Amino acid sequence: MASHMTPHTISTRRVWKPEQESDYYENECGKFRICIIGKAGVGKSTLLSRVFGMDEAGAIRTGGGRHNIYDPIVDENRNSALIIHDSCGFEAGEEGNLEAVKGFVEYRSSKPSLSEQLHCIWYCISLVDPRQLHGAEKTFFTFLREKEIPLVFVLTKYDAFVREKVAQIVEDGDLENADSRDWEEGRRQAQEHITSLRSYLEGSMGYGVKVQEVSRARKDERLVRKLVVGTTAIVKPNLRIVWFRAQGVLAGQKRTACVKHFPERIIHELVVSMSLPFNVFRGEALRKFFELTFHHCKTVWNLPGQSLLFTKDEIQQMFLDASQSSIRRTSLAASLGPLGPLDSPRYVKVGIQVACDLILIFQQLFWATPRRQKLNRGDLRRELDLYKESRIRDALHALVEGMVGYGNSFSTNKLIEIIGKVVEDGCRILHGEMTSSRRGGNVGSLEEPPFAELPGSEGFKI
Ligand SMILES: Nc1nc2c(ncn2[C@@H]2O[C@H](COP(=O)(O)OP(=O)(O)OP(=O)(O)O)[C@@H](O)[C@H]2O)c(=O)[nH]1
Ligand SMILES: [Mg+2]
Repeated sequence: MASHMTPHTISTRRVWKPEQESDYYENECGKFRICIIGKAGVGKSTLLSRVFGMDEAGAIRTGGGRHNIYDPIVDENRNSALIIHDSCGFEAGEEGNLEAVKGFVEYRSSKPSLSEQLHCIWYCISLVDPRQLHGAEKTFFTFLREKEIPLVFVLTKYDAFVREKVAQIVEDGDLENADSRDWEEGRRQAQEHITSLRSYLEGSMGYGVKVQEVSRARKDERLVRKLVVGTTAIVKPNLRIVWFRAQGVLAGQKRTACVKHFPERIIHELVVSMSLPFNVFRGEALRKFFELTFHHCKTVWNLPGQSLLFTKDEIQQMFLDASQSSIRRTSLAASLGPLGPLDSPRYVKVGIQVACDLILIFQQLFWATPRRQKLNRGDLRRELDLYKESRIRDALHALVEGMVGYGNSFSTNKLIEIIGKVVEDGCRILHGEMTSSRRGGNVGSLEEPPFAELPGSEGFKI
C-alpha cells in the first residue's frame, strides 16, 4: 500500500496560494469574450441586452465608435465580466462582409493568451428570414468548424415565426381568428422547421455545436435560459467561472459558482484565527472575513450597476447590518469583543452565517435587477430591508447552528459544503416567501434548466 504513496500524490496536497486563487476567477481571464455574428436586424443587440444587460447607448467601443467587429464592446457599469464583438448587420449576399468576419476570427485565434481569444461565437439566424442560408455562409461554417471555437447557432425571433405559421393556418391570415388549437399547430410547425434546421446545422458542423431558438417575448424566457445552459455546456471548463459571472440570466449558476469557488483561503483564515485561544483580533478577523466574502459575491454575481454603487464603506455596512443585526442581538460587543465568551465553533458559525446571508442577498438583488436595469441605492435599501424582515435570515442562521459544531468547524471543505447546503435550503424558503409577498414581481424562477448537459460534472447540478 505504502508503495502507492508516491511523492507525486503527496505533492498534490492543497497548498493555499492566494494569488492563484483570485486569478482563477478574476485575473487569468477576467472577461468572457463573445463574438456575435448575424445579418442586419436578426436581433443581435436585443439578445445581448437580454442576456448580458449590454445596450448600445452605454457601451464603449474602443477604436473611436466605428461599427466594427474588431472593436471590443465593454460596459463596466453593466457587466464587468464581458467583452463583446458584434459583427453588426451585414446584408445577405454581402460576401465581403463574411470574409471580414473570417479575418477577424482568424486574427483572434492567433492570439497567444486565452483572454485575447474568442471564448464563444453566437451565430444568429433569423427564423423569419425567408432567404435560405447562402453559399458564403456555408463556407463560413466550414471555416468555423476548423477553428474549434465553441459555437452556438441562435435561431432568433421564434415568437414572430410562430405567428407567421399561425397566420398561414387561419382564415384571412388574421391572428384574431386563431384559437388555441391553431396556436398549438403553429408551434408544432415551427418546431418541425427548427428540428430540420438543427439537424442540418449539427450535421454539417459535426459534434459540439448547439442550436437554440430564442425570442424576445417575456413568455419565452425559458428559451433564453436554455441558450445560456447550452452555451455553458460547450464553453471550455476553465472559462466556466467567467461565463457564470458574465451571464445575467441564471441565478442558479451564480449561486453554485459562489459556493463551488468559495475561496478556501478565506475560510481557512477564519478557522485559524478563531481557533487561537484568547485571540484578541477575532472581531477584526470576522470583519475581514465579511469583506473578502462580500468581494467574492460581488465578483460572481456581477450585478448591473454595482461598480458605481458599491464604492463606499457605508454600503458594505448596510449589507453587514442586513446579515448580522443578529450579532447585535446576541450582543455584538460580547461576541466580537476581545475576550468574548464564545468558543471557537461559535465564531466560525457567525462567519458561515454571514457567508450564507451574503450569497442569498446577492441572489435577491440579482432577481430584483433585471439585466436592462441598473441597481440603484433605493432598490438596494428596499431589498436589504426585505431580507432583514423576512423569516429567511433566522431560518438560515438556525440551519447553520445545527450544522456547524466541534466535529466540522475546523475543516474548510466541510464548511464550504455546509454553506452549499444552507444556501440551497435557504434559497427555497426565500423564493417561497418572495413569491407570496410580492405577487411574483421581481422574483426569479427556481425552475432553471439543470446542468445535466454539462459533460462529467455531477457537482454542477442545481
Ligand atoms: N418579434 C421579434 N422581434 C425581434 C426579436 N428580436 C429582435 N427583434 C426586433 O428586430 C429588430 C432588430 O433587432 P436588433 O436587436 O436591433 O437587431 P441587430 O441584429 O442588432 O441589428 P443590427 O445591429 O442592425 O445588425 C428590432 O426591431 C427588434 O425589436 C424577437 O425575438 N422577436
Ligand atoms: Mg445591433
